[in-house]
Amino acid sequence: MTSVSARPGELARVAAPDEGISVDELKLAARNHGMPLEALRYDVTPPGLHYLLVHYDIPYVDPTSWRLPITGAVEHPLELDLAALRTRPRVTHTVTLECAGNGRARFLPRPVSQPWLDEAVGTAEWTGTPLAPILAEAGLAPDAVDVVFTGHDHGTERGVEQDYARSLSVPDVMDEDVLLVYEMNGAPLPPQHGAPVRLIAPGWYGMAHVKWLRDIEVVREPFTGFQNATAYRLKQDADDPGEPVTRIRPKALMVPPGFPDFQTRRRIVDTGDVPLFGRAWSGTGTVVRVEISTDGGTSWREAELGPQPGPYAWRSWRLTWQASAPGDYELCVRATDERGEAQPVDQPWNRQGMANNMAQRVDVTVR
Ligand SMILES: Nc1nc2c(c(=O)[nH]1)N[C@H]1C(S)=C(S)[C@@H](COP(=O)(O)O)O[C@H]1N2
Ligand SMILES: [Mo]
Repeated sequence: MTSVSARPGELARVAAPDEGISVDELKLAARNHGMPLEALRYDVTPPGLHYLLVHYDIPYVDPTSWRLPITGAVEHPLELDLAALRTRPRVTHTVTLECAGNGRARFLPRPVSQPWLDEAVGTAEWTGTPLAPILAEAGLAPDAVDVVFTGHDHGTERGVEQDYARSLSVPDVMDEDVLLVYEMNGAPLPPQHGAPVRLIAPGWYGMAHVKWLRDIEVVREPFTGFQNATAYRLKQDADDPGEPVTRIRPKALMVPPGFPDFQTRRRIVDTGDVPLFGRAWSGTGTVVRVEISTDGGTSWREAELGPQPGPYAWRSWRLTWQASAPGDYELCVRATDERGEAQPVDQPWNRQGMANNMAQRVDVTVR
């Protein structure tokens, strides 16, 4: 493990084939925690167990003096405060959020960044007010193209000093389910999840849900900020402009069965019936099939699906595994959504480690 930090401004890097996780990656991993997979048991992820991703620092924002200007290509610029948002129609959506970098550390070679394995996911009840009517009141100019959401957080990323900012296109932002959110699971948004107000764009990978909102600007040209044009792209090499990362690809995860070994997290179960269960989700439609393999992906059995709790929340699945013979096993799970998109077992690689929905693999010893 190298203890020398990369210089700020270094380009996105891919680890050498035998290069372990660096101290720089560990600094990110220690701040940005995943959801322990045993929390897949809950319909709504209990407070504190939801994954967390913060590019820079958690900004301190005073909710009493907080204001949200809506400016740019609008007829009537607006400024809202928290009381104004709270008097508007109140809507709650249960939404599964997943970081676009989830699974990054499973790519070979490994793109160097926040080294997620499988756990950058969580489901929360997000309460706020729909954004579309607010933008309609502001009066979008007929030639408006994108809406840019900027946070109060500031940093540098690959040499570019910036406030965290992401845009959505006008059609995407006018979706009635896009919310300005001030509560998570029935309580005011906690600091780490975007207090006092964040965006929730159901179905999209995490980067679109801008936290600590500072302003909203409507623009007439496609937004070319770092997080849209450079960071969240599916690229094959450094010069490739790549395709934008958008909606969450289908994925299933299981609660690792039995009990773990401390150092390796390998699972230990007894011979007999082993209940396997977990959750599955997709940002492009309902999951219609979940399959399990207990032989490393050679043969598959279909799991039983629980009810779909809403258009944007994960659904449960379960299957009983008859573990008759002692030995070492590799369990896999994969989901297919209503559009017929299935999780790959071997992941096609991309240079920034984005949108990896390769089937989960869990090492188990039956004793
Ligand atoms: N302002 C701001 N918003 C942000 C981020 C950020 O660093 N700054 N991170 C984004 C990313 S990459 C993800 S995955 C989600 C994580 O949301 P959570 O921490 O509430 O789970 O927030 C998004 N919104
Ligand atoms: Mo993310």
